[in-house]
Amino acid sequence: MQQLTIALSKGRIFKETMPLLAQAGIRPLEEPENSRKLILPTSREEVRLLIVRASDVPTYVQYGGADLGVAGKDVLMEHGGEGLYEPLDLRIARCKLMVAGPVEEVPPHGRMRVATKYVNSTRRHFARQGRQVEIIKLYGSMELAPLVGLADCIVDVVDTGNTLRANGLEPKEHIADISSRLIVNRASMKMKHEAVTDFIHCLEEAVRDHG
Ligand code: PRT
Ligand code: MG
Repeated sequence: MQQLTIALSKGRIFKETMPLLAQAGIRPLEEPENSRKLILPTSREEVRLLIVRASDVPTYVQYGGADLGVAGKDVLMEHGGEGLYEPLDLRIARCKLMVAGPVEEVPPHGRMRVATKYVNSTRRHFARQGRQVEIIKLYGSMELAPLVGLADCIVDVVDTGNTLRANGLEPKEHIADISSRLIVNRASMKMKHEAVTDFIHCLEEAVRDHG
């Protein structure tokens, strides 16, 4: 039987992907939160899960470290999608990529400073509007940057908006609706065609059933 390796991150993507995988008969034999293992065997002998950082999922799949993966559209937009198929919107871990800034503050007239981990998406967004911005790359806690004068605004994903509100920020511009996608290595799609397409069809059905 053809081996399938699926890369995904722990946290919200893992939690929301498990019910979909369960419908394909795939259950991890250990929980990533209770295990230090980075390769988790599953109830289907030929299927294993790789636990990697959310932003590393496309890289593992691109280079064939995994046949398949689950990644947020925010992460895929940043990665660029090279070497990947994106056959299915799993409709999980939904949020919005937004520009946010201090409540009731209008952006400065000069070159705006934008703090973000989404450097490519941010550059594209402001370029489309013909606006020159200075991008400051951060790896997390972007909400802090405007509070200490590091930046005028941020670009980050927003779900409830509670984190923005708690830090005196508000959404200013919508960039993209985000959900997690199934991604597939291009070579695996050819070499393991039957196993991969069976798996995609199982997940398609699971997504439909989960509404
Ligand atoms: O944590 P790590 O650095 O490893 O990576 P990560 O933070 O990208 O991973 P993770 O698991 O937090 O997010 C994985 C994916 O979930 C993201 O790539 C998004 O596609 C999706 N997602 C959905 C979110 C959120 N909702 C979300 N709310 N990712 C992050 N957040 C953050 C948000 O930036 C804010 O700081 O959660 C915080 C709370 O959000 P509010 O608006 O509900 O307060
Ligand atoms: Mg996180």
